Amino acid sequence: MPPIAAAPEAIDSTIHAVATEARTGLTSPRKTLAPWLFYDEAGSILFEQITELPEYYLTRTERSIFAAHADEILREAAGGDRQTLTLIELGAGTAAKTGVLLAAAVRRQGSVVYQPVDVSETALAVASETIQANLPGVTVRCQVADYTREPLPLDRLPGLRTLALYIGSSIGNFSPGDAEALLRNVRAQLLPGDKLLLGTDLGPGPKKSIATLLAAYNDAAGTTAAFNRNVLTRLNRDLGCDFDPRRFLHRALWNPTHSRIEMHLESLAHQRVRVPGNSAGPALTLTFTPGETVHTENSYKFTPAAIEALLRSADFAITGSWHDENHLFAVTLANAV
Ligand code: AVI
Repeated sequence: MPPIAAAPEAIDSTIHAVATEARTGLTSPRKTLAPWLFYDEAGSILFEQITELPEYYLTRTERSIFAAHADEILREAAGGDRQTLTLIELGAGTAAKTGVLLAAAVRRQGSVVYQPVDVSETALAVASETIQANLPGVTVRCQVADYTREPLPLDRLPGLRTLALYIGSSIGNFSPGDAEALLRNVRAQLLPGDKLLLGTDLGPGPKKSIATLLAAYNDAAGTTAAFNRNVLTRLNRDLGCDFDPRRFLHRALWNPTHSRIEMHLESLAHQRVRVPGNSAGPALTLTFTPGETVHTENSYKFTPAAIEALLRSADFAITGSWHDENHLFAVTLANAV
């Protein structure tokens, strides 16, 4: 979500980043758009709606794991040695899922300092207000930052152990290489003994069909389709392009080779789209053939072995893991080694 009142230079730099991304992605032989482009104001609202869809099991399953195991997770994170924890959350958004963990931290240690990090000042303002109204033992210290590009702005409190939260399967939207780099960046800001709690969506299994996965990204109400197409509306608004989003079909596919759901926008016709010139480059005319797609998102689905390998590659060792009874989703606690 964009900041409530971004300074003009912040708006310019966002538009420049949008233009650079769109030009690079849409002129490559296989057209792509990076998933961060989804999250303008309308896209952020659509994403919140997705998390409440009956087909989108991820959010409510992770929440149910927290509800069932929050005390155990916090006890493990404190190492059973009564260490006092401070919680930092990457991409916290409105922190809707974090309340259960914060309540468990307050039960355990009486009070807790919570540092949510997000690019959206608006979302952090909501997080701060909601938590302070509902959880009196929590001190909230918001940090507006893009943790994917900058070093993690960790405000280390002397004598406290840090529990870093990266939940909601956000790690699944990064390529394996980028996911490793991101976790290495997190690890670099932690001390040995600090912890990471990672939420990951799981791949198909005996109780989880590919149909379940596909439905989560192709819901009956069309909310995910609207979320996907909204990226074209954003390019029209931010860059002055002339996409007709109705001439692109939302597609979600399962890629078994890479264990990921892919989202695409498929051109319904032969069409041309104009990208006006700006600070990122001269005017362009893009051509789309019928059936050609713009690849807009990957959402990687993990096996327990893949979670372990990813964490190990960033110098974390698993100390606990929890999942729902249908093995839809996993929450993994890892120690910074
Ligand atoms: C934010 N992220 C974890 C979501 C996901 O499931 O990959 C984004 C999303 N894309 C379509 N629906 C939800």
